Amino acid sequence: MTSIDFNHTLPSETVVSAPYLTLNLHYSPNQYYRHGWQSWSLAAWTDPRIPFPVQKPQLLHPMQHDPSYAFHPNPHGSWVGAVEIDPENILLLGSLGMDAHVELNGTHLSGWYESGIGDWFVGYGTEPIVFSRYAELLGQRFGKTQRESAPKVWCSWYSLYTAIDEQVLTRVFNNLNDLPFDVLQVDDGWQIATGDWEANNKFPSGIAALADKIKLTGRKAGLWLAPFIAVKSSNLFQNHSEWFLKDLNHKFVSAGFNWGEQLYTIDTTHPEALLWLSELMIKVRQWGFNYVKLDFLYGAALPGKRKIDMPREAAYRNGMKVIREALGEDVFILACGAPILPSLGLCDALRIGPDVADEWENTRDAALLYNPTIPGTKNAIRTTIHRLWLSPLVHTDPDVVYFRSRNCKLTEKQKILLQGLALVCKYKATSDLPQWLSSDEKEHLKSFLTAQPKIKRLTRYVYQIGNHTIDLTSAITLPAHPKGFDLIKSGLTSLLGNQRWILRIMNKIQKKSLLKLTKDI
Ligand code: 9PG
Repeated sequence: MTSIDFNHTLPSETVVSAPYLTLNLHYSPNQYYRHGWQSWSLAAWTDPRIPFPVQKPQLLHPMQHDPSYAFHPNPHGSWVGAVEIDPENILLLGSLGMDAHVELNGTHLSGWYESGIGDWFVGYGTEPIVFSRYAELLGQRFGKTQRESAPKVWCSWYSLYTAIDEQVLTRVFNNLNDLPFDVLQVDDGWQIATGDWEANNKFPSGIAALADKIKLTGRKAGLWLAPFIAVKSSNLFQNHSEWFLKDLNHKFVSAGFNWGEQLYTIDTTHPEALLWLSELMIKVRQWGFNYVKLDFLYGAALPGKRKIDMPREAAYRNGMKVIREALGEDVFILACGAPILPSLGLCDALRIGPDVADEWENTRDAALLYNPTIPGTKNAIRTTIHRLWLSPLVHTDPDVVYFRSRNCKLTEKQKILLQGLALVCKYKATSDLPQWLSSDEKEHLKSFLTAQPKIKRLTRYVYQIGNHTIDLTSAITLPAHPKGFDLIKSGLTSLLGNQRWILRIMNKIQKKSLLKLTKDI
């Protein structure tokens, strides 16, 4: 174990090689930068003296943060952690390798590598400078995207969800003609099943025909896939269960629960699974898609026993390299639900926060389940703003913004915050249906898509965007811990949220209510 006493005579940065490194602070800091494992996991400055409840329900842990550390007793983070030293300066401990974790234990900021030795960056100074140095070193080790800018994307998810079909999308795409989008991206709902990546019967002309239609309008065709995971009922899992990740007790590793089903993940060290993955990506490319949103990627980095023994995040990179090679450099890759550091250099854009939603915050999820990773605009802004330091390495996707008032509970002010954040990220996307926009809203969307304002960081949460400033502080607070009767409700909600049969029923109800959405499109 290597330990360093922190004092102001230390150089402002240093790189140390150690399996376990401790920085002794001599006092308990009151702000700790907690960095979650994957896109949806929480990243935020938090008060380490306030206990952080285990997020609920437990059944969803594998899809929301590093499940190995879900019950970690101390404030924890993946790869990087930092503390405020004084109002001006921070001390950052960040790994320059994979499989690394950081915790704050009283007066000790410590980091360790799960699979042995690795390098650490220790930086002291102002927050923007220290994080940008860390990013620079990460870029040297892992590489960065070669693309200058991110395309402007229309994505089907946050309006139609899984209720997409050939006719509805064709009508929407026609209506989008006068809007300057670069990519029209088909999200979840086109496939037979998660794992069975062929068009379902809602797309009778096939998915390649849709890509052609999009490309005829001069735009890039985008497609959503979750290539590392599969639902239990999929043909992929049923026919090739030997490709799927198991634990030390030979049981399949849970990759979470979604679409009313148990999720499993492929072992990206298995040669046959890798061949399948490569063929799948070649097929997507041949269909004509040149923008892919690859989702639920965390699966390949979950703990388990792999065919070829290697650290879990190295296995993930192995899978991502196969994907990149099969797609080629000219396909734009957006990584989503993706472990952050292991994705660097292997994707063009990275979702850096949880999903937005047509509401600011859901009381059940935020307060009762204490779950900052669940879809919600406040959750999305909070984590995204704390990961902007990644932007020199990868295009940072804050998720879509809303202009519509129809089917949207966000206030004008909340929509403006989200739009401002997208301008800061230089990643512009929406799912608004032109049919749902008033003429003012459509004009507003048009000017957002064409705007290229000068961006300046004023403080951690305040940005100048052209002639305006936005203050994102209202999205930063975490919900209060449930007390009294809410505590009982919280326990009950969590108990119900852990029941697969309840989640199945909820999924059916959601699907039914979605059908109404497309009636008048
Ligand atoms: C499609 C969606 C959209 C979205 C992605 C991802 O249960 N969960 O924790 C959970 C989190 C995110 C999520 C789905 C489930 O959304 O981020 O943009 O593509 O998948 O299914």
